[in-house]
Amino acid sequence: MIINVEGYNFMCLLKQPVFYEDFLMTGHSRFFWTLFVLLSIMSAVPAAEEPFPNVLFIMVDEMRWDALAANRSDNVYKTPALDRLAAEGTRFTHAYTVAAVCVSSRHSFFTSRYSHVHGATDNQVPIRTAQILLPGIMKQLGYETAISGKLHFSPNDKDYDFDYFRSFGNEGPKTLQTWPQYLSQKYTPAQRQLKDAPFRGDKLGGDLGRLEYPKEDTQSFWITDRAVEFLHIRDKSKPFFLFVSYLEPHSPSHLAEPYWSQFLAEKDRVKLPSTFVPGLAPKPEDGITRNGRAWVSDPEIAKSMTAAYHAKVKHVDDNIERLLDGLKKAGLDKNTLIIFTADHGNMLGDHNRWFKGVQYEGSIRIPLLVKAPENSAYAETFNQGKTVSRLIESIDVMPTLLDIIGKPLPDDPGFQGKSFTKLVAGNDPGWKNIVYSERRGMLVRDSKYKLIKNEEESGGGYLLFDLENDPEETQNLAGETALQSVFEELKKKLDAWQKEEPPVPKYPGLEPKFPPAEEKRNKEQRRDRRQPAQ
Ligand SMILES: [Ca+2]
Repeated sequence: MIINVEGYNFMCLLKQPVFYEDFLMTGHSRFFWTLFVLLSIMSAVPAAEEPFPNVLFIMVDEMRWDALAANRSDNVYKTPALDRLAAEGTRFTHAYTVAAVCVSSRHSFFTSRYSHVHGATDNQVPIRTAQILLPGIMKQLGYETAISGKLHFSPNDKDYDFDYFRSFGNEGPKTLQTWPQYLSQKYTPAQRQLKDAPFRGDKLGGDLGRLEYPKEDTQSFWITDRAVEFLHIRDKSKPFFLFVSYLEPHSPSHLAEPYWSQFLAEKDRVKLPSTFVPGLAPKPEDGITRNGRAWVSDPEIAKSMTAAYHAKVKHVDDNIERLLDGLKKAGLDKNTLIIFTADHGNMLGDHNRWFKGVQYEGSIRIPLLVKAPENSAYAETFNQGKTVSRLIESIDVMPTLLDIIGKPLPDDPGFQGKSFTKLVAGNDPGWKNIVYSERRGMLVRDSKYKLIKNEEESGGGYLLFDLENDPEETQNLAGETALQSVFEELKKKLDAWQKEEPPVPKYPGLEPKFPPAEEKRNKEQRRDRRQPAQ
């Protein structure tokens, strides 16, 4: 008979199993010897529990949903690593960022709150007050927290509860080498200069060109190497939460080989969107001010920038392959939840626009892939290559992540997202049929219609699109009498949503952290907010 006491399995700890008979059938000395051994083991070895899953959260910057090959109807641009992840996990075809600009979106991912609620409503606007942030929760749960890449929180010198902070630029405590430091140690300024730039001096295309140094020294490669390095040097007594966050495919459009050659091969074959009008100038209500980088009307530049964008997507896809290989080689692939998404999209010439910050699909619709830990109960539902087309908001990612690791968020209206684990299991008939997003203007979208309220500074007004029959958003139906009730109903929802501002939620044992400096917030809110998002 094998002795088991409160989950301590002595079979795996002793060369010889300890039998119950030992206690009864032998003399006192043997009894006390056995007791001594058992007590020593009990004090030194923790109870055998279900393994606590690790979390690998991969974010890219400015990747629209259909830049992921699995989400495209044609076969022009390839993303094999991400497609494989989609085949091994679950792919969400209608995921939306609740705010199509970096700072706002990232705070929403990490607070599960809309941007008018956490307060960082634009890139230049810090959060309104201290918040409960995902890395803080993970730390509270006993995780070692790590970032390699881009965070883009403000102020940018805090660690935001990341134990290990590898910055792609100038963020965090900078106690570890950053990518710019690495690069400047290795190359002279002349070696780092852009070569073969075809549109030098152009507002949008000016940053496109070839990198002289090899792909092994690019930012995405470095971010991947530092993330994989962390997997080996981490505190192995804890599970990890690793946020790997790439700047690509965001500009600058600097391409190392072989991606520069991919760009050269593709640029003249690019098919521009049907809503792109060559030579079209922006109207005042388009809200394009200042340097106008968010507008493109030269077909040659639009084609080249699109080809460069997809070459950058391929570069980041290749690095995600290296990252997932690294996870596997470290023996961590079975017990790790993997999430892949983007903070927002890029218009890529739709309606003559570039970058994001507007309410069209190219700007707000994002790729989203989730693969549950293979050894978890969720593997059965999440890891079957399923496609989910129901509407998802970026604020739903955090509750889902915590649900999958077995630590669901407290039921508090301050956490505005909802876990989609039951939806994926086909067991959530009440799942939302609506998404919201905002950045100056705002929108509400249901399964068929989208209502956009333009920002007041660009003339205000509404746009109503029938996405089922007009996916390219070309016919504004806001004045149509036949759709008056649809318009009114969506407008009512939009108004009510804007009024909803639940206080910072409570989380056991955790205080809201990282309040903005009041002086900074006041100063930054006074800035001209009409500058396009770039
Ligand atoms: Ca961004």
